[in-house]
Amino acid sequence: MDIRNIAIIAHVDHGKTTLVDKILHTTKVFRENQQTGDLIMDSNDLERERGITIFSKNAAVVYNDVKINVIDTPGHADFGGEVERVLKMADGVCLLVDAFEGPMPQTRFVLQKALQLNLKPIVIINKVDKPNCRPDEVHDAIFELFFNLDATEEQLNFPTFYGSGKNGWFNDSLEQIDNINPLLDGIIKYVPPPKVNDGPVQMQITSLDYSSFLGRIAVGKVSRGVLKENQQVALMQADGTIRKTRVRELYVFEGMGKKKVTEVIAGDLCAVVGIEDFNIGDTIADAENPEALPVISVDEPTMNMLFSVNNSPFFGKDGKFVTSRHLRDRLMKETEKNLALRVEDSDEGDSLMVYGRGILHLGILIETMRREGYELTVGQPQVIVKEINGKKCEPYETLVVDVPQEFASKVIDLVSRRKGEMLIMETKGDMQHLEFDMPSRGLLGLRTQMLTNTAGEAVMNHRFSEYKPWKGPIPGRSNGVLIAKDAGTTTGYSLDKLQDRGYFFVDAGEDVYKGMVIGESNKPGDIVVNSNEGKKLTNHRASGSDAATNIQPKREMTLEECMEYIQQDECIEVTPNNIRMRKVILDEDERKKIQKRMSAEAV
Ligand SMILES: Nc1nc2c(ncn2[C@@H]2O[C@H](COP(=O)(O)OP(=O)(O)OP(=O)(O)O)[C@@H](O)[C@H]2O)c(=O)[nH]1
Ligand SMILES: [Mg+2]
Repeated sequence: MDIRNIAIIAHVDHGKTTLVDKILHTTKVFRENQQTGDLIMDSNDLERERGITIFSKNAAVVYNDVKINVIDTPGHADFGGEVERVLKMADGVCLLVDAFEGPMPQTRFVLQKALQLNLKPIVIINKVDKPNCRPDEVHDAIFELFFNLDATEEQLNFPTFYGSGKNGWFNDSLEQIDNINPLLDGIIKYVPPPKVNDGPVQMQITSLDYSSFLGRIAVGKVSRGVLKENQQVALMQADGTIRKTRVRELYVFEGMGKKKVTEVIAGDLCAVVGIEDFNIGDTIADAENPEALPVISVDEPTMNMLFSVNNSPFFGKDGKFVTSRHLRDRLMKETEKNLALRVEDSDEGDSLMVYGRGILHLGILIETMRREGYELTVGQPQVIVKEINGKKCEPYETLVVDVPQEFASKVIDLVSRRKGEMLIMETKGDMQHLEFDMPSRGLLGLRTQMLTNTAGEAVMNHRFSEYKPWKGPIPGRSNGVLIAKDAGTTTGYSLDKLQDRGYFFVDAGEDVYKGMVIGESNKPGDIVVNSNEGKKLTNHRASGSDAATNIQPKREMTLEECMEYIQQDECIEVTPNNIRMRKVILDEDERKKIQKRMSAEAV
């Protein structure tokens, strides 16, 4: 059967998974009356909840007697390395671009990778149903992007489709139709069939699947020969070792699942069970004449965080797994399938240093663990500093901000204070489009401040660019926090009295402990406050009268917001039911002593 291998790539939220939905429906992957819902490929719980793709996934459909392997990829910058890897399985890409937003930082990154691999690009200008969208301008911007990325003459001649994944149509013009067939025809016409060479079998492992039942499953494209069930093969690793092993089971992709087969012919994508201790980039080759494919690198982590057991006074209240042993085992297990993650024992007992690709990458791991019943404490995320040619270097990112004109100067001011340098300033309709180059450190906690300073209007995106020399100190959080003085239960009476000091992360009636961060102060400098006072002896001191007082509701902070919020002397207590911010040292006097000592040492 004729085959096409395509990856769907785009900036976050530009509509990749929605397009895959439409492809699955058009090619009748489901029974007539089967209930499927939206974003079918986002099958993981967290993906469904957040409406984002975290892991890339394979599907396969048949259209006009051609098998199309479709790879849905994540759009968030933290998972860019994963996209880069799975592109190795594709022969062409569908580059989706939002008809309103136009190309964004991640569009540039994924397109660059696709062009470097010489994959055939098909451009899809999506979401043309949006009011005020500007498909023609966006088309020009995409052409310019191809040009700036040194696309070849042939690549510059990319076919373009327009449409709306949500409304279920794509056409080669802006004329609205009621299906996506022109796009599917285009995929078959423009994407070349896989290039296959003659010779003994070769398959590079580019991705992995995990099943609690079968363990780690190697996924990749057979690029030469035929891979057979029960075949003796050689596993060729990056360090040059060659190990004899056997293919226990073999699967190809079918619909949203996999189909067990006895052989896979070059050109098709497959999943192999039975290969032990493989790494991404290893080649499965002929046992007699093993030849390796060039190794592929897995991206280096850019951020680290200290994970420790929960040592707050509320330890063990709602978690199932709370010991350092639990924590360590769980994290080590994670490294088997989470490729960009690294875990090291730290000098302090009970703690491990966890290295990842960014706030979202680490945040998702923590969120997954708390749902499984783990309790833990995590420290402030730190960017990973490297020495390059004898110079201290840190990661830099490209930051893109789109904001209404009147807020542009505020944004520039805010970013400059955090050591960002403006590269581009353009007017797009009544919006200002700003691009900056800045240290990743400066981005931590920027989002909340950016939204506050622009009345929630700024749209910001960033992605890692490169390591460059250390940019010097960057101011942290500007305001101090309100810290609970004693353990107890907060009262409306106390919170009401404290309202002019700042705002709260807790409501009345919540349990707090000494040293817990319960709010943000209006001013710089931390304040220890008494949040648990009862109204003095009247008969009405119960919660009823508390609730009657006029208190602002607490500010809900997500885990990722907390991660960006805390400073070096703070940490986050994560349990299945709660996320609390706290001082690392809970006792006020103790904190002061240490502060004194540190400032003395700094002199
Ligand atoms: N108006 C409009 N919205 C769309 C269209 N296609 C997708 N969306 C919406 O855009 C949002 C993101 O869609 P997804 O398909 O999840 O985007 P994605 O590119 O897979 O996102 P990530 O996987 O997180 O990078 C969803 O709310 C969709 O309903 C479209 O054609 N028009
Ligand atoms: Mg998606």
